[in-house]
This record gives sequence, C-alpha cells and structure tokens, in this order.
Amino acid sequence: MTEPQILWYEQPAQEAITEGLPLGNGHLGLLVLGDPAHERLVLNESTLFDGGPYSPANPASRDSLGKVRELIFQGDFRLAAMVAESTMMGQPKKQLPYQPLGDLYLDFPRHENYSQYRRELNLETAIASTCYVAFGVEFTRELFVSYADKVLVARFACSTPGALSCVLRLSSEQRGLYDWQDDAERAYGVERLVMRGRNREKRGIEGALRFEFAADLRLEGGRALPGEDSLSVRSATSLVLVGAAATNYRRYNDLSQDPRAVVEERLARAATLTYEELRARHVDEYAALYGRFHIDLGTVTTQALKPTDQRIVEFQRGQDPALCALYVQYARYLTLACSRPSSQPSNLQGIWNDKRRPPWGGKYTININTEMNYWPAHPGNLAECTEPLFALVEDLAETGSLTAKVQYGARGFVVHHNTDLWRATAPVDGVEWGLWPTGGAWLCLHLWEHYQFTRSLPHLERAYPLLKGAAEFFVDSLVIDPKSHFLVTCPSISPENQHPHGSAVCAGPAMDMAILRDLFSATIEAAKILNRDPAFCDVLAEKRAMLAPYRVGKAGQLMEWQDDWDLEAPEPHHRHVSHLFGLHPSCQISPHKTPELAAAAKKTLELRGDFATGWSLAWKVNFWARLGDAERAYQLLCLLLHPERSYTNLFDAHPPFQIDGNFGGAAGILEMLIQSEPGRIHLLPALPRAWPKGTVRGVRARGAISVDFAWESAHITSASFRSSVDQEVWLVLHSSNPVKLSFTAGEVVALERSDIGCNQGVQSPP
Ligand code: FUC
Repeated sequence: MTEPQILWYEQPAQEAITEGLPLGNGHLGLLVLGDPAHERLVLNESTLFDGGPYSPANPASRDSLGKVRELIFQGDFRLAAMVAESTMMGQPKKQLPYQPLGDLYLDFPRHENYSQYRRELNLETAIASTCYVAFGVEFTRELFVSYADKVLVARFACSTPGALSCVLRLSSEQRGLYDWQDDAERAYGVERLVMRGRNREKRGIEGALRFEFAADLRLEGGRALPGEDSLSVRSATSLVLVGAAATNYRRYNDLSQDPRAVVEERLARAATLTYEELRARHVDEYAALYGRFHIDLGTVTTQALKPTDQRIVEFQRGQDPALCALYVQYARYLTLACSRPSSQPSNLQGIWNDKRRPPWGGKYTININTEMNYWPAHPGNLAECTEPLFALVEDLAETGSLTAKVQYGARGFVVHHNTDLWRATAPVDGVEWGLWPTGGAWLCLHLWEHYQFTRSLPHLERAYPLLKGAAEFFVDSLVIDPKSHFLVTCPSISPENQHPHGSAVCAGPAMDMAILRDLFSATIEAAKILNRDPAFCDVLAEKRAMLAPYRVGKAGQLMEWQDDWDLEAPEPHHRHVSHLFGLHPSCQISPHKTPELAAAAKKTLELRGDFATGWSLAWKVNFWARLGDAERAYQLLCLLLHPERSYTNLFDAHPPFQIDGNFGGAAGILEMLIQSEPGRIHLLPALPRAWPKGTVRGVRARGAISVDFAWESAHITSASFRSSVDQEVWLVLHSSNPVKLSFTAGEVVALERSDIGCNQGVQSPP
C-alpha cells in the first residue's frame, strides 16, 4: 500500500519560512501558517525584486585583463586579485534582491481555544488545509494556487451556519505608487481587497516595478463591513477569497505590462467559475503532471502515518523509507509550485520569501544553486517545468553579450556566478566569489540535458544559438597556460574556494575545464544534428583537445586546480566540491568508463568530509551514488533528513533556508535508483539496505526513455521501457553484465522476472 503523499501537523506554524506550508503556481507563491485565531498568508510574486533595469558591465576590465592574466601566470595571485577587484567587478558590485509582496492576515475572534487541530499539505492535489474545532463548531480552511486559472483560492468554512466571523487585513513593506506614499496602498471594499504599490531603490538602481494584488470575496451568508484599515466579515457560513497578483515586468528590459489589467482579467475570468470549478480545474491541471511519476520505497513500520515533524525527528532510527519517497515527491511538488512556463525560474528560496533582505538576496546563484534546483525535473518527469530556466538563458545571452564585449572584448556571451531579475551578468560580490566566467556555460548544459531527456528537435533549434554563443565566448577568451601549454580560463576561480596562495583567483580550475569539455561536445553534437556550422565545430574540436585535462594529485585526489594545491588549501572541508563536476552532474567520470579518475574523485570526497550545508550534502549524495556506494550515499541522505537540516515543512536548512538542498537531495535519491547516460541505463546502481523493496514508475532516462521498475530483496523483479525514438541501449542490472535492448519508438519493452539477466542474451558493451 502506498502511503498518502501528505505533509501534516498537529499544531499551527509559528515561523513562515521553516514551518509554513508552501503553495504556488510559478508566478504566485503563498505560505500558509494555519493558526486558528490569526491566520497569516505570506504573498509572493516571482517578478518582484528591488530596482529596475541596469547594466553592470565594467569597461575598466578590458584594459586590466592582460595585466591580471600576467600576474596569475607569474603566480602573484594576491596582486592579481587586487587588480581584478578594482577593475573587473560589476557596477554596482552587488545584485538586487527578491522581495516579498506582503501578507494577508485573517483574525478570528474567539478561536484561541481550539481542539482536534490538523493542518496538511496534500502533494497529490496541491491543496493545503486546516481544520479544528472551536466553541463546538468545526472550522475548515482549504487553499490552493491554481496554474490553470492563475489565481490563489482560499476557502474558510464552518459546520454551523453563520458561525464564521473574521477581520481581514493586508500589509506590505513595499512603498506606495506615489512619492508621497510611504506605504503600499490598501483598499477594502465589500467584495474586494486591493493592495498596490512600487518596489524600492537598491544600490543606486531606482525602483521601476509597480505591483497589484487584489482578492475578490465570496460570502455565503453574513455580511462584509469594510473599514479604513481592514474588512470585517460577520456571521458568515463560508468565505472564499480569489486573489491575483502581477507586476509591470515582462522581461528584463521591458516593463510595459499593466499589472492592474492583468489582475482584473484574471479575477474576471475566475469570477465566472464556482469554488468547486476552480478547485477541479486546479486539481486536474496539477495532478496530470504530478501523477506521471510514482515512487514507493516501502513502508516497513507505521512511521509513515505519523505527523511529518515527528517523522523528521525520528528518521534517524531507520524505520521510515517512505520519508525518502516523500522527499522526492515533495521536490517534484515544489518544482511545480515554483517553476512553470512563463514564470521566473525558481530562485534560492524557490518563490517563497517574507523578508526585505532575504539571505543572499534570494536571487540566482549559478555556481551550483540554480542548476541544482533543476536536477530532479527531468528524471522526475517534469520537463516542462524547466522552461523558465531556458527563458532565463535566452535573456542572459543578450545581457551577457554586452559583458563579454565590454569586459573581455569577446564574442558570444558570459555570465558569472550570479544573476537577478534584471539579468545582470558581470562579476559581483568580490573576486573571491564573482570572478568565475563559466556560469552561463553551465546553464547552457541544461539546454543540452533537455534534449537528451526529450530528443525534441524544436528544442534543439532553440538551444543551438545559445550553446554556440556560450562556446564562442570561450573560443575568444581561453588562453594558453605558459607552463602547461594547455588552454585555460583566466582569470577564474574554483567556486568560492581559496587556494593556498592568498586568493581564489587562478587559471583553469578543474571545474571550468570539465564544463567546457561538455559545452564544446554538446555544441558540436547539436550542430551536427542540425547540420550547422561545420567550420566552427572544427575550431571547437581543436580547442576541446587543448583544454587542460583532469589530473590526479599527490594524495591520489582529483586536482581542483592546475597545481597540486588541494592539501594545502586553507579550507580542506570547503562546501563547494566543484572539481567533481565531471562525476556529477556530468558523465565524464564514472567507475565503468574512467576507473582511475573515479578513484581519485572518491579520494577527494574522503578528504572533503561529509559535513556541510544542505546543498553540499545533497551534491555529495549524488556523487556517492555515481560512485556506486549505496550506504555512503544513504548516510549522507540521513544527514540531510536530520532535524538540523530539514525544517518541519521539509524545507532544506542553509540557515535560514535555501531550496536547492531539497532538489539536490531528491535528485540524489533518484541517482541511487537509476542512472542514465546516452545509450546506457543502470537500474539500482546504489541501492541501500534500507530500501530492499520498491517500485518506481514514470522515471525518465536520457535518450527520451520512460522507465518503470520494481525490486524485491534488492533484486529487480520487473522493468519496462518506452523510448520516444528508435535506438539501442545497454541496460545494466545490479552489477551483472550489460544487456543490449532494442527500442522502437513508442513501443513498450517489458522484462519480467524470468527475463531478468537473460533477455536477448548477455553481451558485452563496445
Ligand atoms: C554560494 C554558496 C553559499 C550559498 C550561496 C547562495 O555562494 O557558497 O553557501 O549557497 O551560494
């Protein structure tokens, strides 16, 4: 029996971010706290950031570039860092933060004393609900944010007609539409609440966004009494709120949307639908995507029936495999809630933020975090949720071409380690973090991954100019390392990690080289499929062959830099493990293809140690899974599902909160169950003892293949595959020899218990 896919609690949330239940449709985010007497709904709109359009490229960079490179190759890293710090950083030197829209408070007099309380989030319907009994009346709340109708819907009801009374109040830390209005404007009518305002200036960039939030009231019985600062509802039987929000943001350089018109239009459309219709349309749309994938890792005990906060506390006892399955489904739920076609991509907090100054600005850190947010989307059968990431890359290709030209005199486009709503691409924060030119290249690899998982030619047509633009920048900006004569990026850093010579600034860190090997290969392959640019591909192939290769250092580790500095670096347990990019997410290193490099990667992981922040732990789960070490991967997963690193709402702690660990951890669980690379699928590559029995259906593999499989006593009992294209694929089951499977587009190939291990004869791969 599969346990209900529910997060549930016996008490209200106190803290929004760590305990509130998140709802969203990519555009509109909501955190529900569920307090009977004082409900708080935190409102977010994905395009509400500080500031306005700006272009941070620093022209002084171009003149100093030669000097910085020279200093790096002479080994004067400190001076190189100083020169780069004063000439190459973006203007302004920091980017602009994501903003909360505001809060909707509902106070319910006399609801302080309650019993039979329960609040939950149902992942199968994307509906949050709260119920309790106060003064003998049963109260229920049901909330969802509909992608189908682009509105939030909240229903408050009671079992005794006329027993529902409350006071509604809006609040926002944003400013009003006019200079004389310090606060956002709020208006309360009998049938509608409205809040409108403007964002604020930050780092010298004027606020240029206007926003509008409005909610229609539908009362069953009772009366609405509007006041100056609030709206009272008296003696109703139910209250339904239907809300919409928008800003004037269309694109980073186009603020021509009319937020009021968008909100009016959404509310007018929703007004033609009953609550039940809105609910049914929401559930139909959502469940069609969510329901494509199923995972059951077994129940074992009744742990799965306990409240979620208790399960997290007790998980370390090892009796709750279903919590790991829930963690995967929660990541899929969160993907659907914070990244949908035409929304912004999920940011460091997904879409949920209640602070004017969120940690790290709640923006897009692309030296690991944004990419990690999208790791489970493809295997988790949610390819369409990656659309906002591709739209982001399209924007960055425009803004990044200015940075490439102005700062490096190069063609193509470059993006450094961070970006924001305004698609800023220059190095920011300081050279130790920002002087890393490979962020855009990594994002482009997601375009290639999308092709691998879908084999969609229209997608490849769209992706190719972006891959080419990213590659072009490096054709123009790679330099020969005078010592090794290999091609390297310079200046760069191995994300955020200092080497022993007083800086992070260096030439050719292993991560850059690995990203560029993949970028050049993907661009060449895409060009071949589309029959484009043969001469450019020859150049790429030539440059690829000259990139500095992976090297193994004196401790047997995979070297992070061109020099064997790993053992002397000041932070040996640094959270970033960038140089293992080739092991994961890339497929360059694997125990079966490159056993020496895989052994070196393992040594690196040993040296780095296990303990780290949420996303770093999550990445390590993926690494150990790729190395085939099931128990180690599981141990790390246990650290992630520990109350210190998973809040009661299962959000990943990177104190306070960063959503990447949720996605990275879920991707890690999937990597333990199935790994794929073009032409090869491995089932149960790292199955821990804790999951002896299970089922996965609808998981996607590279090669555009959908896979269902089940196992018992750690052995596959059935497996079936449906490929979208004709192809042959090597299937690895357990550690036995690979089996070659022939797929015809659209046809199911099913292996039953009797077939396993002897289907079509065991052959050896080429
Ligand atoms: C990188 C990480 C930090 C944090 C930030 C958002 O800079 O090193 O840990 O995740 O991104």
